[in-house]
Amino acid sequence: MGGKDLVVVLGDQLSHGLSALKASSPKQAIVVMAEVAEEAGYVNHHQKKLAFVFSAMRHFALELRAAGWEVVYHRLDDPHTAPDLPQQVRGLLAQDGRFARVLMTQAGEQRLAAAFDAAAKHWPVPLSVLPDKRFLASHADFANWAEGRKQLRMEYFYREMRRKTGLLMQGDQPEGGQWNFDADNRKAAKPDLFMPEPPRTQPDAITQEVLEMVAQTRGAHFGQLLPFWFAVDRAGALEALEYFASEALPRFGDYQDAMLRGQPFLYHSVLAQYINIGLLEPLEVCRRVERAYYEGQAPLNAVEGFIRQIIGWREYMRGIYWLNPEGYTDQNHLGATRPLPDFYWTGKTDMACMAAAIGQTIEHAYAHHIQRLMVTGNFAMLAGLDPKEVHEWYLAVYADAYEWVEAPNVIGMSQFADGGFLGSKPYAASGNYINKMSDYCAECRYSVSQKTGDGACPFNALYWDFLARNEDKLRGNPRLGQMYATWGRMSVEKREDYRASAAAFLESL
Ligand code: FAD
Ligand code: DLZ
Ligand code: SF4
Repeated sequence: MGGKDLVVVLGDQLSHGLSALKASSPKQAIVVMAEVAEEAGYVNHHQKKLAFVFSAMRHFALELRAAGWEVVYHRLDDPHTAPDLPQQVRGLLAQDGRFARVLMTQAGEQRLAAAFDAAAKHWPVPLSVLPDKRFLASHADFANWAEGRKQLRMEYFYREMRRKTGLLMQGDQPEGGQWNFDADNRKAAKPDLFMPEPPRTQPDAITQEVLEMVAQTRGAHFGQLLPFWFAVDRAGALEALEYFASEALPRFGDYQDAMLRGQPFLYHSVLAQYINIGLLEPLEVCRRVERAYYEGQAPLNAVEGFIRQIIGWREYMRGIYWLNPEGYTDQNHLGATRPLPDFYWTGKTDMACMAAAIGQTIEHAYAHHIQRLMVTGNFAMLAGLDPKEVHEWYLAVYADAYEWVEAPNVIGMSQFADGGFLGSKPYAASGNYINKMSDYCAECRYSVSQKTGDGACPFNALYWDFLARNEDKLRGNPRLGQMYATWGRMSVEKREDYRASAAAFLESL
């Protein structure tokens, strides 16, 4: 075939080993990258996320050029840039008749993958969409694994991935004789622990320029743009990985579920944004962490727990998303319709746990898993917030948020809006759980030990109200049997008190 390849590289495909780049060569191809209004605006992206993506794109384009590729790069503030990516490609094809085909690695989000498929029908040359090899399980692998299973459970999928990668395996047996060491991983943190902080990268001239552009053109978006400290290239992301492996990983397992005031990161890696955008490969991250175990730098419960998050949860979430190519985010099993309260955007609430999780989200575009699941997510489900609005919030506010990973976590794991397709029970908890795992309650206007009434922790009454409200859908769930039995044993007055207290709180939202 004569003619050149037009290779499209998306903003979360910043990997030199990308399948679309591998399928061509600098001699054969022109690469196109574009900062476009559609991608910048399909949700109210955090300003830090925008700056991170654009700066990383610009750095990656320079690296590609240094490696010999010709790159056509369109900036957001260039009036000639098309409003969306397929139109940008169409414009190039119209301008330059040398292209014989367009090559791209499949977009992570179905929205964009579908937009390319639809647009390509009108292009003069064919579009070849290649699988994203940065994941361990292809769509077909996951569909084969899921086929015929009555229930999908991450734990079994994870074991397959351990066998496939050989990570923490001794022959066909798991290292340490167990697949999962979570029983060792639920310690509450104490404020006097030494806390590592992820390394802070000083913005270079490219990042400075992007920061100015975002401030000028997207300054009304959610979140604080400055200080900006994310790494924006592979070298910086590798430094962050090294820092995590040596400083935080040893305690990652023990304190994975803990939450502390003024400690947004604890022992978490803060690597998801780098992995999701392509600056780090998931398998290289796992191999580095595995090495820390074999070199005696980190215990098995930490290393196994971390590797499970990546080759287990991360891959599982993507598999679930692509197993449901239509309407995954429209699901609303519990029929929740309450609008998202404004404090999700401002952080202004008297609930200290919510103010902390949202406040650090505004500042850093980051909250760790338990804050997302058991604070903001738990509250949203208990209060009956519309899962679509909740989904759009999560997709906007985190630097690591892409729909393929965010939607299953939100719609499935956190809101139970998929009716249990992804997980076996709703992650619902009263204030007691938050109090056990954090130091938030000590400083809260509400009293966690008070069950009902004005000064009571809202999570307490909302918890029982949630179970009562959704009894028809949830009572049959074996994992909730005990809670419904407790509810059934309460006096009518007590139950009414809980429900009235929840109603008064919800009314005040
Ligand atoms: P660590 O705690 O250090 O974990 C290590 C790595 O494991 C992460 O970097 C990530 O790559 C992976 N990981 C951990 N948990 C999950 C999970 N449940 N699903 C997928 N990967 C996981 N993760 C995203 O990458 N993008 C999202 O948009 C996103 N939205 C979420 C929304 C909700 C409601 C919940 C409950 C979880 C969400 N997660 C999401 C998963 C998880 O919270 C983040 O991956 C994690 O907090 C990122 O911080 P970290 O890099 O410090 O992770
Ligand atoms: C997240 C994002 C943003 C904010 N902007 C762009 C962009 O201007 N150009 C681009 O190619 N990609 C961007 N991205 C990443 C895409 O949204 C991402 O590729 C899709 O969501 C598919 O996962
Ligand atoms: Fe959150 Fe309730 Fe504790 Fe306040 S008392 S921090 S609202 S769990």
